[in-house]
Amino acid sequence: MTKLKNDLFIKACKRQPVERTPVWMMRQAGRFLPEYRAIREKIDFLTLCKTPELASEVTIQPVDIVGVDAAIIFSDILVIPEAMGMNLELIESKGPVFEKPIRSEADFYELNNIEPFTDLKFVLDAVSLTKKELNNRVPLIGFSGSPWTLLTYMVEGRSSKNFLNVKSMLYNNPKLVHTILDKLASVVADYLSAKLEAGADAVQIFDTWGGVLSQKDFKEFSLNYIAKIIANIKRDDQPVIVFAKGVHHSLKEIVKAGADVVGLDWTMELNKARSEMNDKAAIQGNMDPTMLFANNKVIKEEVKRILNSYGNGSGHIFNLGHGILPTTDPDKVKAFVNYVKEESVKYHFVQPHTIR
Ligand code: 1CP
Repeated sequence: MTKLKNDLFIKACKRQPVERTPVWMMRQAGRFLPEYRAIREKIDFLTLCKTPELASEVTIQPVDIVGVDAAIIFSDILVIPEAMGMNLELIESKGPVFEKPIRSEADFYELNNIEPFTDLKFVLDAVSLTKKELNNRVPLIGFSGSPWTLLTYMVEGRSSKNFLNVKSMLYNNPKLVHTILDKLASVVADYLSAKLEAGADAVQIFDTWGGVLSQKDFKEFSLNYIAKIIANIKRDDQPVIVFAKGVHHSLKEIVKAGADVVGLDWTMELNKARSEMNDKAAIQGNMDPTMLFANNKVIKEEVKRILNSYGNGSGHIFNLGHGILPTTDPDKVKAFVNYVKEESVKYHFVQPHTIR
């Protein structure tokens, strides 16, 4: 593999010394940039996901425009159920909607078996094209939803407030839920392995809805399958990031599941998380995305507070505590990224001449 020109993100994932803290934002590809919306005016969401040239363009936009230290491939977690045969539509006012959600064993057995290099080839083509276009300027992150988070959309059919359908299935028919989650874990492991083979430098597993489960159920129905995925990903030494929202109770268990990096939402203090995890994994996070609606002085103070909370040394990747919100002002984002770059230097002890 050719060497990355900016490898701060990868080094921080591995807790190796860096000259400053790297920064990127979840959901940075798409959403907040007018340059993305200009493309979306002409093309629907799924077609954009399935057109590698455009997906690649959208992936690189935040690298060029706001100067983040990593790119995340433009796609969506829901391309997996879509490839398994579930008809997906993106409705402006509702978000993603599956026409026929999974509500029974029979519905599940109607799903197709998939193979990433054939059924999700468009994502892998987007990854290899983006690697080429990036020309090693910054690393490229591949991602997937966790089995549990994918299941919530597959059973609910859309975003949900109380997860009534999927939780009813979990409480009434845990065996079926385990069967589906196990299948999804195999699919996700193959998919993430394929993304690494196509050139991704790291992968992130999004467990957006892990926090709607009790601590016990999180372990049984979400984390166990994340652990299975991590154990089955074919990789050299590319880092695996696990972002599970609302699961303060299980940080050590996430490390035990094999995460190299644990993503944190904004409701937890980095110093507490760091000492709990005993420096056994890197930490990614965790500014409240809504903080980007404050004035620049407030944003800068919050950046300083978070850097100070993590403290000295490598192992911190600055990020938001969840995805950037669509109405965020790009100028605020640029200011935020620069504050992290400037303010983090004093927490690191690598001589400036080693900066490439
Ligand atoms: O253009 C548009 O209006 C479509 C909106 C959109 C976009 C830009 C959707 C539909 N997905 C995406 C891209 C996307 N989704 C990325 C791109 C790479 C990046 O910039 O990070 C990623 C990583 C995702 C992941 C994703 N999709 C998650 C996990 C992360 C998270 O934010 O929690 C989830 C839960 C989804 C489902 C989904 N897809 C789209 C929407 C609006 C949603 C959320 C639905 C909900 O609120 O429940």
